[in-house]
This record gives sequence, C-alpha cells and structure tokens, in this order.
Amino acid sequence: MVVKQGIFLLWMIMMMSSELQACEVTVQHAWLRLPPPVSDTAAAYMQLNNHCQTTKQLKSISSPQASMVMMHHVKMKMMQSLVLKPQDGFTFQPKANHVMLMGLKAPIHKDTKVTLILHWQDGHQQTLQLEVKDMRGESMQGMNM
Ligand SMILES: [Cu+2]
Repeated sequence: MVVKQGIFLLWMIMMMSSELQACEVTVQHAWLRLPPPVSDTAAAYMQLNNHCQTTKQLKSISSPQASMVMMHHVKMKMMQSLVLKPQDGFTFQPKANHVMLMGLKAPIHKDTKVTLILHWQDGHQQTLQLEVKDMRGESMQGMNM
C-alpha cells in the first residue's frame, strides 16, 4: 500500500514537472525584413510573452540559414540574453531591439521559409517559421534596422 502511494506521488510529481517544462513562451508576429539582394545580413522581429509560472531565459538564437544570429539593442548593441519573468513580454521591432541574422547562406526571397531556433536556458529549443515581408515600399529608410 505504501509502495503504491509512493509510486502515485512520484507520478504526480513527474506530471507536474512535465507540465512546467511544457509551458512555452508564446511568440507572435515573427517576421523577417526582406534584405536587399546584395546583403548577407537580415533583421527579424517578433513579440515574446511569458505566460508561464517560471522565469524564462533566452540564451541564444540560431538559424540553419545564417552562420550567426544575434540579439541586438538599438545601434547594434549586443544583448547577452533575454530574461522574461512570469507575465513579462518583450518585443523585437524595427528601429529598436532586433534579431540580426549574419552570414546568410543563400539569398532570401519573399517566399523563402526562414527558420529561427530559440535556445532557452532550460535546454528547451523552440523552432519558429518567419514570414518574409517586403518593406521596400514602406519608407526610404530600407537600411534602417
Ligand atoms: Cu543589429
């Protein structure tokens, strides 16, 4: 009887911890600005929200399509990591914080499927598909990231 209860308790703990593990930061509006044809860098943007009960730390981002991906503040100042407390949000957006893809392995077109992988502190990897947006008609500041 005691063993049975012990196993049940263990099962409960496992269920609860996998529940915590499973909670993912939500990512919305993930997109990449169509870079000029000659450029081997591109900027990406997204909105992150932590609806989980634990603090989440984004350690790094990678992409199979770029040799390096960095998180930048305005003026290309590097962000080492991004800490999101429960209920915290963070937005990468034009002319502010952005995700920078460097060393593009192939030219990106409007219909290219761009993949980003978010590497979280707890070992979880989150794969995103980005929409490529052509912003050239929007303003003359096409190079403004
Ligand atoms: Cu940058």
